[in-house]
Amino acid sequence: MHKIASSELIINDRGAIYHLDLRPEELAQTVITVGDPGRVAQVSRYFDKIEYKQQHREFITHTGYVGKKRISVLSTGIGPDNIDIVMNELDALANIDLEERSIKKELTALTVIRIGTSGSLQADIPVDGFVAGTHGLGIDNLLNFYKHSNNDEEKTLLQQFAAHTQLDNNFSHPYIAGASGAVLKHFVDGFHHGITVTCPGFYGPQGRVLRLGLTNPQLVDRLTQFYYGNHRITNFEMETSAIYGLGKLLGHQCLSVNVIVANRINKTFTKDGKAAVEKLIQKALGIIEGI
Ligand code: R1P
Ligand code: URA
Repeated sequence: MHKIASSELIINDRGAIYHLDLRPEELAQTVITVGDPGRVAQVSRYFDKIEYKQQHREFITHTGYVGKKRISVLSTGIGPDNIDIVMNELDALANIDLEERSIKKELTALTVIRIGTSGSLQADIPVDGFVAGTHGLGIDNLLNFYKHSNNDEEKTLLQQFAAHTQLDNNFSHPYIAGASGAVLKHFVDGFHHGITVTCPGFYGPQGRVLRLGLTNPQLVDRLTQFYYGNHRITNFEMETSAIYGLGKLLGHQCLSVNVIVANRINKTFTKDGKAAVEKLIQKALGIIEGI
């Protein structure tokens, strides 16, 4: 039996995994991720019962029940680098025996649903609208550190995307992974569907200019105009592709739903971001309870 070394799989003196500070029994099989640590309590206030509350750095977790459904809600903080930590540690909690330091014989598939905020790249997807990402398309480089593969259609899409957006050569190779169809099918009414692009930053990597010039100033227009068959890019943010990519490699069922807070085409911003997020939380929890 292969034992994973203490430098690779770090367990604290509570018997909990390093960054998330969670023990296996403190995690539910259905996990809601949110970027903002303040959003954890905004979700868990709808729980009928809370069993555990843990916090370490920006990673806050509340585990409890909505009706009979056991759910953990966990903040990831901002960005794909944090998602590397979150997805690997969630998977370790589910699929590695932390005492034996070995991979379990029977693996568990978690359901991971991100409830986030996002920027719209289409004029017809307004602020306060909801988007469920059919695919996560990463320009953030994370998945390139892991062995991964794509089918022929995905490869063609990525080639055309890199050529169209000119996100090649000086940039990393874009990567793509799909949402879980089994989860996505529940998020249809009231949701726009399309490709969610994940960026390694909020300003330059999303085409925002404050004081610095950009190497790809037409990026937003190029993302908006990209089509591959029926697929178009609906929105961008900073976590989805990393969740989909790692989730797929690890065998978990993932979906990312986002409320639009900024429309980059109409140049509008939501008038009440908190209320917009609240509506998405209520809608998503109603669906998740029934899955
Ligand atoms: C940027 O403002 C943050 O908001 C979005 C982006 O993905 C990034 O994390 O998501 P959250 O609202 O979930 O943090
Ligand atoms: N989150 C992002 O990453 N970008 C936006 O424009 C809005 C929210």
